[in-house]
Amino acid sequence: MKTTIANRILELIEGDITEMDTDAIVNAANAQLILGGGVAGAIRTKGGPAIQAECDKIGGTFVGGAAITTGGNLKARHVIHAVGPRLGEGNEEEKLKNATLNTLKLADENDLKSIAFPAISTGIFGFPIDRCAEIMLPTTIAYLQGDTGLERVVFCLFGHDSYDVFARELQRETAS
Ligand code: AR6
Repeated sequence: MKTTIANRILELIEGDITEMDTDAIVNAANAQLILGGGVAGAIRTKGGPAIQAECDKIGGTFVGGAAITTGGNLKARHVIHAVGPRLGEGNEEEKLKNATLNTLKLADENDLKSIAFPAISTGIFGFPIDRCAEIMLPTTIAYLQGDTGLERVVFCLFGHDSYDVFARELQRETAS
């Protein structure tokens, strides 16, 4: 599913984010920037050890923050490590919104034209996917309506169910 927001493309794709050839892919990271399972594990496996080595140098960031490294052996030249909240830690909505916004800003600061997000926090961190879509999509739409050099933002969803939740929410957001 593809839509246009102020001449910029917002797209939903079902698949494996490590196969995306956008300028950056977004890692669903933790505050320590230690690549664990899920998206991070796939990035570590396909991207090689350079990404974790760069994360170690950065040392970590806050929940809601984002940090950038190269993409190692991935098709994407960069990885933006976005730290989403764990379900139950409190203030999850605001933290997930901040993680999304800080990622988009970091992409602009690095003159990136295209990025691909996963559904941050909805795997190991346990946050419900419908609430994730309700936060990440409007935050991205508002950002694309503003002053940005980004030309294409993709949400790369793992499996039919996740894709359908995001597709329904995007339809709702763009219906009016
Ligand atoms: N491509 C796209 N989406 C994926 C992929 C993939 N290859 N693999 C999983 N997903 P998660 P979190 C989906 O667990 O909840 C790690 O240990 C998955 O189905 O990757 O933010 C980190 O190091 C889910 O919908 O991230 C952190 O410690 C979504 O991506 C912690 O997990 C996010 O799942 C972060 O947990």
